[in-house]
Amino acid sequence: MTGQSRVQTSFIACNLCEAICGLEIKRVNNSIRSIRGDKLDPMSKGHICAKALALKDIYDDPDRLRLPLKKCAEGWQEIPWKQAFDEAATGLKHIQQRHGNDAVASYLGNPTVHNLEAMLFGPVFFRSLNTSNRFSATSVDQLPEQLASLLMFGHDLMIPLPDLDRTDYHLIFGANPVVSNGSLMTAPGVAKRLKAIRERGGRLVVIDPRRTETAAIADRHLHIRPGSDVYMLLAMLQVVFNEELHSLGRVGSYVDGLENIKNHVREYTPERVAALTGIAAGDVKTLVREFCAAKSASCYGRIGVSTQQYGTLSQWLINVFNIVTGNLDRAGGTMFAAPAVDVLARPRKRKGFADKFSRVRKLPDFNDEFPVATLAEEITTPGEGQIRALVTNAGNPILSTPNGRRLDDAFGKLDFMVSIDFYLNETTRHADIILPPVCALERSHYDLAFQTLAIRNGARFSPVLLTPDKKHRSDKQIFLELAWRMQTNGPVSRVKGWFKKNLRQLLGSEWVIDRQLKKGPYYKSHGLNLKKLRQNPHGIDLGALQPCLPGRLFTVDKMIRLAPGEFLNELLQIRDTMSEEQPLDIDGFDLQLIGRRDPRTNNSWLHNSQRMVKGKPRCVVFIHPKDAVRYGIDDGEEVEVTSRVGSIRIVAKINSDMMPGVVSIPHGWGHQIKGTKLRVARQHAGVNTNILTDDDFLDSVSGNAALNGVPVSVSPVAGSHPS
Ligand SMILES: Nc1nc2c(c(=O)[nH]1)N[C@H]1C(S)=C(S)[C@@H](COP(=O)(O)OP(=O)(O)OC[C@H]3O[C@@H](n4cnc5c(=O)[nH]c(N)nc54)[C@H](O)[C@@H]3O)O[C@H]1N2
Ligand SMILES: Nc1nc2c(c(=O)[nH]1)N[C@H]1C(S)=C(S)[C@@H](COP(=O)(O)OP(=O)(O)OC[C@H]3O[C@@H](n4cnc5c(=O)[nH]c(N)nc54)[C@H](O)[C@@H]3O)O[C@H]1N2
Ligand code: SF4
Ligand SMILES: [Mo]
Repeated sequence: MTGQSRVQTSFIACNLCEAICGLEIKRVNNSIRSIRGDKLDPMSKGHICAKALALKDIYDDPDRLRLPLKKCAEGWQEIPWKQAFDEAATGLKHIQQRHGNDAVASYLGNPTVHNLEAMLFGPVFFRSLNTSNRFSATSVDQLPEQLASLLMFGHDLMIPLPDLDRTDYHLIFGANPVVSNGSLMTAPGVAKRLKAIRERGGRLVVIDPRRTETAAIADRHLHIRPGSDVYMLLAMLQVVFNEELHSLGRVGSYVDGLENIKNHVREYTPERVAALTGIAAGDVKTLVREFCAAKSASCYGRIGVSTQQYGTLSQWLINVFNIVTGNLDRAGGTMFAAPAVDVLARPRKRKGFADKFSRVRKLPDFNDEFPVATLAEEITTPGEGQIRALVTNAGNPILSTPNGRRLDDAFGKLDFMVSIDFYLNETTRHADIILPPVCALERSHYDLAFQTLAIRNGARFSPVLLTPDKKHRSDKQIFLELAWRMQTNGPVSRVKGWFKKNLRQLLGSEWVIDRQLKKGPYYKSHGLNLKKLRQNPHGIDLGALQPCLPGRLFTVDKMIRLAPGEFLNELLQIRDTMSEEQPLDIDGFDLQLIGRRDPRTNNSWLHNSQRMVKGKPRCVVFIHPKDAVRYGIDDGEEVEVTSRVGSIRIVAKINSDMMPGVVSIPHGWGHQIKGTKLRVARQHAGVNTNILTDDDFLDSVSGNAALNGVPVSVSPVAGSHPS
């Protein structure tokens, strides 16, 4: 073999999901030969999922954009970078000069947090827009968890993590980690970790309207009516206090509001809520007794409880349940990470919640962002502050946010749009200019977000695997060029800005990470800096999570707030309406729609990789046999699913894992739109379930989208019976 064609082996972390598994990648020059799990990664120990291979497919994908595109009368045209930066900035400035800063909005999609340069340099550009119309995937995702943490522990990123490797009892609400690989808990190889709980004599219980892949490996699964978790949690707390099982453990001396909670839950007996949740009173009592009798126990909830009508109340009560059973901040309970780069150390400037309200629907902001469910009406409702231009980064809100069709129409009405993305898809097709950054294998990475959410402390640096072509641009270059051009001040500050841009360019993300590591908790103890991480390409284990309260609390008086007023008020509201809650039949919509994730796709993308989408179609609606009989639906038949805001046609699969009355459709599909450059994805299009989800159906406290529990009806499409 010549030196030129030698096989080289490199180690990086996969950035596609929160598990951040270590990868061993073999390549010859720029051609990737294999992607395997890195057995020496102390966290993932060789685990990977099928999606890791998509990293190669994205890199090789001829449909992936490498140069900027401009929308012209004749169609899309590749243009030079300088022209693209100039026209993008001029277009945005022009709108702001005529209509004010708020006329330009931004949407940051999920992959933004999986991209170090976007995390570090994106804010430089987005701050330069100086607009209050900021949106992101947070409000179709983890907003409730963050809000609960903010009001209870004083910081939105103080998210309690289940100590999976030591817990004796794990209770899951509305999450399917066996497929999702875990979220708001970085726990690579999570299926193994869950099985290990049972192997060491512990128990795993899942509460979900569908008997999921995770429920299949659990001791127990309970079906719950979508959106009713709040009642279940109230009843669980009622049992804890009624049977005097509470014990605050080591956090007892710095918990505020216990009596308040006791009083508020008193009336929610398991018997009283059983009809609402579908869970028998006896099951609730057994569950609570087992949880309290376990040596240690952890209760965890995710997308199914966050993206629903009572998302914030549910996440709050999950925290309360862990606290009053003595399981917060102790081994085997729920704990906090101590990351090597401490993103919580930055002082918070604002209150963080409801500092301002959106123009049209008066929804509260969270961390300076409004709920994305209000984006469409902010574009289409005339008046001062109306959105006329948009910048998207790494997101496809038309497929990912509620009432996708309305948003699609609204995007069509924008005067100007810029998308930073390497695919021409359903959302970016509305852009006037698309600026594609290099892909994950062409940039270095350190996980700022997910090391903060890891169930074991650790650190890992991923160097650049494949040197990008000189003609291409990184996220850093794109954001800094745009930010500098957005400056409107006089010549002196423009020169200063130019120097700043070039200095940031030169120092880059690696310098920032090195500096932050040196400020972090492991510099003195472990000598942890970037050099050390480079010398340890598989990553460094920094040990199990440690108790850290009350020192780590961010509340002014260093107390945990068990009963924040914002949440109690809402609880009073639902108490008043509870007796009216009926088993569902709202205007003929007598079924409830929930979501489902697919092992080989990632939200709205990876569908352009043949090996991710091949095989039997997975974008189908699951329906319980009883409901199928009720509506005269055969397995494999096309049906029409209708909600208040839209309707779609989709193939039905009869599935007894569903709770009767509940149907499930995965999100992120629906790539049928012409004019997008997604050749593979369009052949395996599927349908967009967010045509059904309702932009008026929100989490009552936070404004997070209620993507689960949506009232729908299902009917057979005449003549589509399978042969
Ligand atoms: N019905 C329903 N809807 C849901 C959900 C649900 O459970 N049910 N889940 C919600 C959740 S949790 C989330 S997080 C959202 C996600 O929804 P979005 O925020 O829309 O995120 P993605 O679909 O992951 O975004 C994919 C886009 O990012 C681009 N991209 C990937 N990497 C990069 C990069 O490094 N830089 C740039 N510039 N672009 C990149 C891809 O090309 C693609 O266009 O969907 C939400 N929508
Ligand atoms: N393969 C793959 N992995 C992914 C993603 C992906 O798209 N594909 N997306 C990533 C992202 S962005 C995220 S945020 C995570 C999410 O990670 P998870 O939260 O684990 O994701 P889901 O599989 O959507 O699990 C949600 C569960 O909630 C249930 N559910 C729905 N409504 C209710 C309800 O009202 N109450 C209860 N108790 N349960 C309910 C659903 O049936 C489902 O099983 O996954 C990440 N990992
Ligand atoms: S589980 Fe997530 S991080 Fe691990 S290989 Fe799969 S996509 Fe990548
Ligand atoms: Mo997400």
